Amino acid sequence: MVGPLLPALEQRMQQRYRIHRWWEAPDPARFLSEHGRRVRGIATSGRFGATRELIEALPALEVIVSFGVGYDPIDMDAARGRDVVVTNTPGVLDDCVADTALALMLSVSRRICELDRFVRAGHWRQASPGLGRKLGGRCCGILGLGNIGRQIARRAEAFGMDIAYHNRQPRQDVPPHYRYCADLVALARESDVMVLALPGGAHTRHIVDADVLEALGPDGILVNVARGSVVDEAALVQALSTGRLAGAGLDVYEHEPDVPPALCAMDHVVLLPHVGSSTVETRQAMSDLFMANLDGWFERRRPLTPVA
Ligand code: 8YV
Repeated sequence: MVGPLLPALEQRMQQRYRIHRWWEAPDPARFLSEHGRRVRGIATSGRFGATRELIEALPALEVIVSFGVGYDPIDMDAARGRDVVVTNTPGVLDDCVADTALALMLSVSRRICELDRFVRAGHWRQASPGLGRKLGGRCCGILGLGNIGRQIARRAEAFGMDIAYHNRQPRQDVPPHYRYCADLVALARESDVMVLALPGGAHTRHIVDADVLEALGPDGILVNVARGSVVDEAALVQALSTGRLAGAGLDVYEHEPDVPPALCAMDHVVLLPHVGSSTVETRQAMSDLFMANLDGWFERRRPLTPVA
């Protein structure tokens, strides 16, 4: 194991496999030179991944089983180069991540967290709480209309929003009234709320930059349930602090668990600690799929959800 997993999942693994908690080894490099030859699998998550250095230090490595749908911190070139199979946990978390996106959209546009602070601070008697913005009738622009993106679209439609999206290609299997925008700036211009639901990694790093935020504009809201790396965080802080963006709802950050102090000081942002899929039900489903992949590989050489 590269980093901690849920204790219950670790217990399940321990019933069938010999587990090494590598990150706790007093000297990780020495651990690899002493035990690396016998390691056949890496258990990791979308948070800790697996580096090229680690993959190459394990000559008997067959499989990398990852908890979470995003696998951007796994060096896929190194894994492919060694014919190491990589699995993730797609499908089972789409609902919860989409719910989180809607929770952030509503929280920012209706100022839920800010007004909660207003009540707790006892301001209600002296001051007016002011107005929020309605979601219905406005446009939800989704960057990355994959499985999670489509669940976000369904929910946003239920709130009366119009849907626009950007993917590399238009999708043929989505309702025809979802408007396709050929580029990111066009999507931002079209959107009142822009939601990020695309994979992280080198190819999407900082694609939401100052120009995209400028196009989203002073009435626009950015919601990120994807990866912090997708957004140029310094540009986001700048846009929010100069009123060029109305607000942001963030579940992910560039350097987790570090959150820019400037964001923490802003009332028009809502900040979550990367909990998009964190419900009892979804964590159970992710754990089951993780185990099905691990056992599927070691029992039958057939993992359930290998990364393509
Ligand atoms: C997990 C996630 O919390 O699935 C993902 O890609 O980001 C989250 O569901 C994470 O992978 C576990 O660390």
